[in-house]
Amino acid sequence: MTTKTLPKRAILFDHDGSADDFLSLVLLLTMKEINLLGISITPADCFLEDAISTTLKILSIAKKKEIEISTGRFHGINAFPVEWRAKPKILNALPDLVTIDTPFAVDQFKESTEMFAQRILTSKEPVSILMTGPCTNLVHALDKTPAIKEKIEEIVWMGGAVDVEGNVKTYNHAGTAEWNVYWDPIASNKLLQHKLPLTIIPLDACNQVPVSIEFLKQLSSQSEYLYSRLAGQFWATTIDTIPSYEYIYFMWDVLATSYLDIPEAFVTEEMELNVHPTGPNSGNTERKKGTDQWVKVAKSVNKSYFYDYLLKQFKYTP
Ligand code: AGV
Ligand code: CA
Repeated sequence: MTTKTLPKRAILFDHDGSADDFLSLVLLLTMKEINLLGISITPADCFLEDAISTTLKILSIAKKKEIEISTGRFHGINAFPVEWRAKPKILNALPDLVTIDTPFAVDQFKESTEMFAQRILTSKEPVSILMTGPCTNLVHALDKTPAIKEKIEEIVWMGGAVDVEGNVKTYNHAGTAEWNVYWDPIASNKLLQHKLPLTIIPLDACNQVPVSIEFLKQLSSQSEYLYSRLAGQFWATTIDTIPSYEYIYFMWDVLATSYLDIPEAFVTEEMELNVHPTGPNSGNTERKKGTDQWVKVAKSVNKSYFYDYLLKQFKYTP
């Protein structure tokens, strides 16, 4: 008798190079049921070159250098503060990464919307998309190649602030938006109009999981594992979060990534949402009846279940 194994879930990952974006990549690479088809880097909460380096170094450690990387060439309307964008430079200098040589030329990588279209159209299985930065590449890919729409199984996006305050604190803004949505509010607005199967992990849930010294101590107690050590080092760089806008760094992207593996840890609600495209509330993800733009929204998470899961996964040895 032959046993047939189910195909792994095909995933495209679009990240924007902050510390938790990279830990999301590490976490993805520990998941048994996932086939990572490609990685897109959006130059939003990072400088592209730094983020390419870190991504290559992580793939090298994971022995997954064959995974394709593409680069986003679009820039959002509302740029991230440069202090945040420069912060991940430290990551490439950390002891476990600094000696990993990964030379590259920026123009060797495909442009992200092209990679999205190609990977989705040639995939035998439907593809799910995990985004831990803005959604600009996906929205432009949908514009250019509408045929990909039918093959998208689910989109999981760290983005939004529905029933809680946003984390954008800047001029001409009411503080109602989350940064990934606000970077390109026009694209974010369009994404919802596509009415695709979309799950968002907004600040409503992320606010429950700050990077805490308690958790870093737990990680440190298992630092014989490379991924635990990396996670501890990466998160340690976030403890001095630049106070011009907010004081706490949360596990935003890592929480969204974990949804792929432990959806049972989340309380979700289906709701009709709209994204404000312009004005002082631009990027606000607001409840709006009658839009028919149904989104699955993570409202809360079982925090200890999530932390235990992370501690287990970061024992993975590549
Ligand atoms: O709004 C959360 C998103 C996540 O994708 N990012 C960081 C995460 O990668 C923007 C952000 C909000 N506050 C920040 C951010 C901070 N204090 N430092 C860096 N980025
Ligand atoms: Ca991010």
